[in-house]
Amino acid sequence: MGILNLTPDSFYEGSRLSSVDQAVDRAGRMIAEGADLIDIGGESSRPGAEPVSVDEELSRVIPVVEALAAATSTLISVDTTKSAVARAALAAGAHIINDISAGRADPAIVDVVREFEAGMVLMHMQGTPRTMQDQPVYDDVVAEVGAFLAQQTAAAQAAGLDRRSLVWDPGIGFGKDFNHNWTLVRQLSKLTTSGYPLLVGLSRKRFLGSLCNRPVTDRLAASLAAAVLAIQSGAAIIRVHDVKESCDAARVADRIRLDSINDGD
Ligand code: PT1
Repeated sequence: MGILNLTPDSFYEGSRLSSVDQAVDRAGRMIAEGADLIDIGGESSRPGAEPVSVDEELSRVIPVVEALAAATSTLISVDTTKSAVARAALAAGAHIINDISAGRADPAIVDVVREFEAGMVLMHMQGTPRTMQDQPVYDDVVAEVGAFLAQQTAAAQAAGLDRRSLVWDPGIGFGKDFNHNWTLVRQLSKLTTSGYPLLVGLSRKRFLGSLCNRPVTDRLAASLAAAVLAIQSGAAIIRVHDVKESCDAARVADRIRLDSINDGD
């Protein structure tokens, strides 16, 4: 999953885009480099980010979804927590709603996803982006993330979503401290037992920078290492800024994982 940021305040400056043409060009390059999915976002969710209005988010996201859907058959997801944005995005040709609140911010979003028979990513977050890093607390971060995702999955299914339309995401960096993030990455395979495909967003995040003592511009190697180990633990989708490098890393991880499944070791 390649990241297409339409936010002037995204955490990695190298991924910020300012016009529809520039965004469609960037998406085209990511698809040529191997992305199976493009994730379009008009509201930053990095730690400390401020919310944006529905109108602002619509004006950032919808023209790009329209142009991209006309130009490619590659799957398009839209990173939003707002049902009005989800509705306009699916009407404009998007296939998946990536909701970092897992349906809590605007519960009507689940009805919109059902109406369009779209896919939905359910992500775990403690708090909201503005305040989530203030003082995250867990007894057992992996168990609590799993229980939350199971609860939101039950709610989505009660609202009529097909189980096959759902993807789980532990929400790395969303209301988690350094140790919480590393524990989740280490124990990711505990979440794959749910049977839902796992999406993981690690790319250039702060916990990698803290470990390696690198600024956001210099976290590619750490991001690739983490992606490979997440795939080895069963992650199905990796959300990344650097598609070419991540695809090579994923091919290596996939090859070893599939060989070992086929050979029974
Ligand atoms: C993610 C994700 C996302 N991450 C999904 N959507 C972001 N499904 C946006 C940091 O600690 O992981 N999964 N949409 C980006 N958010 C963050 C969070 C960026 C934390 C940076 C950090 O550096």
